[in-house]
Amino acid sequence: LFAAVEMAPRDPILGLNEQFNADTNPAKVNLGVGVYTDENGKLPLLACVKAAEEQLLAAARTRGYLPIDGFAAYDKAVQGLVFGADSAILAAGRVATVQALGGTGGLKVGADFLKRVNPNATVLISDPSWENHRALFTNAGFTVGTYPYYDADKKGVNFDAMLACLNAAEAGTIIVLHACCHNPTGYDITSAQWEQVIAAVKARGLVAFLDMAYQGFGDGIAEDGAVIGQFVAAGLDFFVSTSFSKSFSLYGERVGALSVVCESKEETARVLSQLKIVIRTNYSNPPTHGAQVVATVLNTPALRAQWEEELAGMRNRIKAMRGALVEKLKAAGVTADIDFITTQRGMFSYSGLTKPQMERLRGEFGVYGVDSGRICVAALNEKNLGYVADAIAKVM
Ligand code: PLP
Ligand code: TYF
Repeated sequence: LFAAVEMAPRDPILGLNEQFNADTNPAKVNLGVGVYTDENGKLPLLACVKAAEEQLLAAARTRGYLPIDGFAAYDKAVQGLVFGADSAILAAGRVATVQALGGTGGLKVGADFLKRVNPNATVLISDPSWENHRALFTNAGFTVGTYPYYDADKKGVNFDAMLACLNAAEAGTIIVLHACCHNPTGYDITSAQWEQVIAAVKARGLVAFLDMAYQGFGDGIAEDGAVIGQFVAAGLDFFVSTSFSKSFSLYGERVGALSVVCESKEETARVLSQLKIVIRTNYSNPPTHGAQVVATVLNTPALRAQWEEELAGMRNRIKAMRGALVEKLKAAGVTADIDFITTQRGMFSYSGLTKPQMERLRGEFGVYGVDSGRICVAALNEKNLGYVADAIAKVM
């Protein structure tokens, strides 16, 4: 049965972890996978999460099945976060939200649902994008292409080319957009540019699928979520996937969601019923723990305030590391323009380093980044910064 099964390629990012773990270099630094580590290089357990877990443990919850679409208090809290608690479309019952297995799960439930309602559509992802976007939509049965995004010369977004591509796309084309903190480049578009994207989506009859894996890592919860409000204001139907992996440091709990904005309450009920079929035929219903923790934090004012503070702490530390990296690189003798590192947002920096340079960083210095030149600045700290900057300066 398995004699002809071929060896599948490793995930280019998660595969790096295995290589990193096997590296015996004591100075090694993992800037590959997108994981936030604190000033001591440790994965944080947020105090708000610990407090919520203590409450949940004390309540000695039983573990029945959750509804197919997840824990209701969680879904509602997600809606408040994504659309704003006082959003008119929430009051009108126009959003179907389901709990999902991380942001990836939200994308997958959305992709499978789209394959039912829009089977012949092409999917366009940004060039470059999180590679799993391509794999996931391909596996859901779609042909996946790209729209221009990164401009290497400009060190930013080639917005004119992006917009021209959207304006030439066929009706029904599914456009996967990074709501904030673009992975891998770190370059986002401005709200005025979002308006132009929205106009193109509307004029061409495209289907927007916003991937929001980093809400709160750019400028703040509301600031990063503002783009959602722009889509709502335009009167569009669209998809939003949410991830709490990073913003709650709950990577392994697989907490995320999918929200689908519909035209009416009645349509929302029909869409929700189909999302539930996708879920039921995949994994029946989602797990309890992560969603209970997130719902407890979001629905308890004191814990929510604590979370926002902790999230701001992560966001500000990353920003500080960007500035410090630029300083250290300059101190290490780099004369090329590297100030773009501080204008990028979120966990990543597209450094502009080439594959051979990234390989040298790994082989000679034990500094692990992705071959594309992406480094996770959220894994920098005062202790590894100097070493990393010296290594980068040497390969430049
Ligand atoms: N989308 C993007 C752009 C990401 O960078 C990630 C990273 O993990 C995800 C989705 C998936 O999130 P999760 O780990 O919650 O599945
Ligand atoms: O881009 C990253 O590093 C994160 C983590 O298949 C990740 O989004 C990477 C690859 C993957 C799943 C998650």
